[in-house]
Amino acid sequence: MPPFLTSFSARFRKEARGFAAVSALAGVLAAASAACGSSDVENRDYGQPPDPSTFNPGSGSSDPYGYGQGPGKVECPAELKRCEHTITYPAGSETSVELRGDFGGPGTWEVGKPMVRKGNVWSADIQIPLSTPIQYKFVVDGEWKVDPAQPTITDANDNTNNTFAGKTCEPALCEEEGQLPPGVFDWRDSVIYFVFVDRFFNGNTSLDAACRVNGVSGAIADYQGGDWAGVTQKINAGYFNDLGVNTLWITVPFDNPAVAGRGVGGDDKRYSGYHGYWPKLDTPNDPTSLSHESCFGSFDDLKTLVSSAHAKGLKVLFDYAMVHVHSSSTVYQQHNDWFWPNSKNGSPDCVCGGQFCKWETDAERCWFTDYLPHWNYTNAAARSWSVANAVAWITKTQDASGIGVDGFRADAIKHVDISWLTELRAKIKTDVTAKQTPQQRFYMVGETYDFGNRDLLKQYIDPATKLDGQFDFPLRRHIVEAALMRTRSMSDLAAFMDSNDYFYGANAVMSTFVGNHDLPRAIHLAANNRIWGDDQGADGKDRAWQNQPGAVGELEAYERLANGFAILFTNRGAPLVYYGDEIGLPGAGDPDNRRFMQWSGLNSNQTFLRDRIKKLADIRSKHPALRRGTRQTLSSDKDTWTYVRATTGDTVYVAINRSDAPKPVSGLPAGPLEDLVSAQSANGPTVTVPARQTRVFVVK
Ligand SMILES: [Ca+2]
Ligand SMILES: [Ca+2]
Repeated sequence: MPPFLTSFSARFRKEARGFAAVSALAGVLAAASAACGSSDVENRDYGQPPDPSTFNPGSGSSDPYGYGQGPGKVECPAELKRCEHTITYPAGSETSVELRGDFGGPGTWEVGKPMVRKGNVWSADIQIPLSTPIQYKFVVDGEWKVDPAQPTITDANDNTNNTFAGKTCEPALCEEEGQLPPGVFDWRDSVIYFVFVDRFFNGNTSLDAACRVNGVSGAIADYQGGDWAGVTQKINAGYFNDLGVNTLWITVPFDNPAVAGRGVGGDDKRYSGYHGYWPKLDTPNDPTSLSHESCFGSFDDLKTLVSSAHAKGLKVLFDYAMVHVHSSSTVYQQHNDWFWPNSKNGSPDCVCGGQFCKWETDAERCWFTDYLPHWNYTNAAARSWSVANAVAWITKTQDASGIGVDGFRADAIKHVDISWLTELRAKIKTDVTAKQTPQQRFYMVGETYDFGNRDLLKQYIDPATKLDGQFDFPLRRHIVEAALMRTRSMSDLAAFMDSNDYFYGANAVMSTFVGNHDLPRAIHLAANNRIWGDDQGADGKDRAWQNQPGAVGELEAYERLANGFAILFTNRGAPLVYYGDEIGLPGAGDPDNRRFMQWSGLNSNQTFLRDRIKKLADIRSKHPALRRGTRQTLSSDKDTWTYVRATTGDTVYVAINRSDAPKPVSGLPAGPLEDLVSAQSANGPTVTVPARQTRVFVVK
């Protein structure tokens, strides 16, 4: 590497990691985001499309994020600020000294930092949290020692440690490398794949015939035969490892009744419970007695899925539906008082979006439809039953090593009283994680279906007491508008991201996505000629039951969707792949967006997209900067966005071109670069990115 590159890199790292001041831009964005909200958004996870006349996912056109604001600066959150600090130990006849302590989190009590002998002292340079006291101790030739010449303190376990009162520095470093103890999974490393069990793979055809439901409006609304044995087969065949994902979100495992139910709002189609969102909970006297969906297999099949996933290094999230039960539930029938009545102020109707109850103002009590009683968790007995049930799904799926399901996707979280969530988090700590060695983080990611109101999403996030994160619907909207639909500029996306990186807190792990089971398939939004309008959430429903779209023919659409995935895979959060999106599976609104997975006959467009996702996942897995680093926008314009991600020892540059023509991007380091996507070389600081491509550079 030529010397000028070294100096650029050093200077850049200082700028990238020394976020000392909040930029004026960030302040503007924070104010703008507070003003921007679309609370008139219903949740749609009940298996049917919403009523288009009342449904409003946000138009996506009202945000005042400006064009051409230039490279953004992202403020370093206080809890990530670090100062350089040196600790010494008097040298004697010993041959090794290791520094341990809480300076890097709990992990550095277990694996510390080797000290280097410099004359008459052993020395270690570390980074410590800004203005925070630390405790530390020395392992001297294998024995724990304190330095009596330095201040000491007695901890809660009566151990004597050295202590340091804390340090300030200006500008502070910004560090995301917080160290977990060995063997503890860092959820910032998670890449999630959403397995829609009924629509994924049929591993046990003997269950199928008995699971067909009479009276549904068509096969797409009925059980189609996918099951837990099928998921396990794909786990064992290495499908997920090969794709590069490491976490599976599987649909709700609760038993659902074998009945047909009318859709919501104006939808008169009849659906089955293939999606799992109609819990039939039928053990009112014993919340730890679990009733699973027999159409997906036996409870042992579910346990085998979990243990097989763990054996392959995969985490498992259950979709957890706790807003309502189906009216056939014996829990409901025996405990009416545990549920809000379908009535309000004397009127006999409190269905959401109806005459008397509104999605917005009655979110925590209105019924999604007249056969889905809404839990009332302000009732302590109801809450206690539900929380005990949730904990039992974790403990009863434990594998031989004592680890059960690794997390929950909390369905429609804005519709439950917050006490349910805080009580569940506390109970998981005492009843699950406290019994593990080492203790794992139980990941809870929430669904708040809102494309605009980030403050609403944030209310439920606090890794200590609530969710670890939520699905980032507002980010999804911006990625789709800029990279797929191309209705807004990449500069808009860059500005949004500059305001979004730490919006939910430095310790939040949001799940970032472009597709899910409530939205028309993303490939259509990336097509040369879009078949529906600009409304990401609602458009496409008109073709859910007739005139369903076929596969998108042109490679360009797959390239644009790959760009969308490239944004997910090179940014903070846990990227989500909705099953089938890795091959550009077509589909209009719900339920057409839940077609059975295609396992054979892939064309070259589909294999291109799948291979690109594999490549991006591989690059992400090899570069901690992409999973944990800080980010700074280097340049952006209508069609391009360039940014850098950096963490200790790893710096990666990302350049995205959404245009149908090659475009130059600027702001990269001068000199030779290597693109990890194409394995080709380039020369900074200005590089031409081919049409509809992403380049992920490291300095050569
Ligand atoms: Ca089956
Ligand atoms: Ca059932």
